[in-house]
Amino acid sequence: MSSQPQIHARRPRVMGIVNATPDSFSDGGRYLAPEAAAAHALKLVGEGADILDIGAESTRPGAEPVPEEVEIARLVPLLAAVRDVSPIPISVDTMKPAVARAAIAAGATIWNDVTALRHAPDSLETAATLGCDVILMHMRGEPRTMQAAPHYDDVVAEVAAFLAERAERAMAAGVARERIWLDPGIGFGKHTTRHNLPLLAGLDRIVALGFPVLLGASRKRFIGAVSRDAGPAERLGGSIAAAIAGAAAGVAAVRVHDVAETVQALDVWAAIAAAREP
Ligand code: HH2
Repeated sequence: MSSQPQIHARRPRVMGIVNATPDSFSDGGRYLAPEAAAAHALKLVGEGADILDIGAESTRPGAEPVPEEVEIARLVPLLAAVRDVSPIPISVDTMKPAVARAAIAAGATIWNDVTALRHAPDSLETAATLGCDVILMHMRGEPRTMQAAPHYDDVVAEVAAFLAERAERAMAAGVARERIWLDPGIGFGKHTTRHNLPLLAGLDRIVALGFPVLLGASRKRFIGAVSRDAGPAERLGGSIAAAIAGAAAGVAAVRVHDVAETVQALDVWAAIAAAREP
């Protein structure tokens, strides 16, 4: 038995991001070749990632859609390269059912869908048939236009209601309850500070829905907006602060670019929390 199970048991799992895209907002183009992406994936495993999230279509604001065949052609060789050496679960970040099917066949076990299974008429049915875990994320609008003029009366209540409704729809379509994760979708159709900050402050209300919650705040724009206009590569401190806020609210996992630093921060946070308990 490990000497420190109690220290690690209470912290969120760390999902390491691998973007096999030419245009992702923080690392676009670096890992487009399967060998480069696979090497990066293995580095993240070595740094302590619990899950890998592999995507081949950028969802940054203004991103252009990628044709299905291109996404599959980018992902399948990469998944094949990672699958055989990765001891941890692999999630595929895609909104297209055909891509999810190809990725699950190639070794992924989690479908991370930023559209919460709304992109295609057969999304819900495909998720039920695949029997994989599904991450349902909140997004208002679609990536090309979502940042135009997002409006909410009560962002936390509206995101929570949307996620609860999507979970119901997924279950009605045959997705098992224990397969469903929820994600508030930081930065997706949300004003930088007016919506993202209240959502981060109200994460406990998303956690209270009773599903595991994934938080993706790593290197996102709100960090620069609240601290010195930091660019994407300079947002590590803010990314860790957001991960800790997620941990305190009880999220199940955080989706991050900087795995080693996040693991260390969460380990220390969890160790301090464990020391406070009787
Ligand atoms: N954020 C991004 C992409 N996918 N999936 C979930 N579930 N939650 C998120 O917050 C989330 C996500 C955007 O970040 P990144 O992958 O770094 O950039 P890009 O979409 O440009 O590839």
